[in-house]
Amino acid sequence: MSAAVVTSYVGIGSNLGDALGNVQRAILRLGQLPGTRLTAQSSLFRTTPIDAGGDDYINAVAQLETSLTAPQLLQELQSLENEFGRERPYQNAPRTLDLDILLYGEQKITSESLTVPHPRLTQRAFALIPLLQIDPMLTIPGEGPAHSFVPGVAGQAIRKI
Ligand code: PH2
Ligand code: MG
Ligand code: MG
Repeated sequence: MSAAVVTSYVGIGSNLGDALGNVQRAILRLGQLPGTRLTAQSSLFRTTPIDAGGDDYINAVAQLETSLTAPQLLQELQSLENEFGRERPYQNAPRTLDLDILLYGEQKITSESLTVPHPRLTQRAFALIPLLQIDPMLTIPGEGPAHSFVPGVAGQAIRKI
């Protein structure tokens, strides 16, 4: 029996070092994860930091088809962050690479290390807008149509590169 394949969306962010290059290289690396295919990617966006300091972010979203479980995917994403030299001196510090599981199939997951859908997804233009670019009809499990949250993030600065 083969493992179930799930469509997952990963949020990608960088605002330290070569942010644009980091995001571009991270997208390529996501497609090389074990049991995983990169099936779509959003445009890259320049965004103003929300609840954080430092330079503007480069943000994007990747759509993956993966046979990794959610905990396995989380572990792979953390390894990739480390590969890109991610340091965590304090909460929301500028970072070379941040990879967040936004959605994992239609699943709702609450564990000590992982909450899916990402708890702030509906409140952050830098995640919501690229996600909608990939799938305008997407539903966020337990929340409703993703597009219904756009008016709530309309004040956040986000520019397609
Ligand atoms: N990530 C955060 C906090 N704030 N702001 C922007 N614009 N983009 C991000 O990726 C981001 C943020 C925590 O992960
Ligand atoms: Mg994040
Ligand atoms: Mg993160």
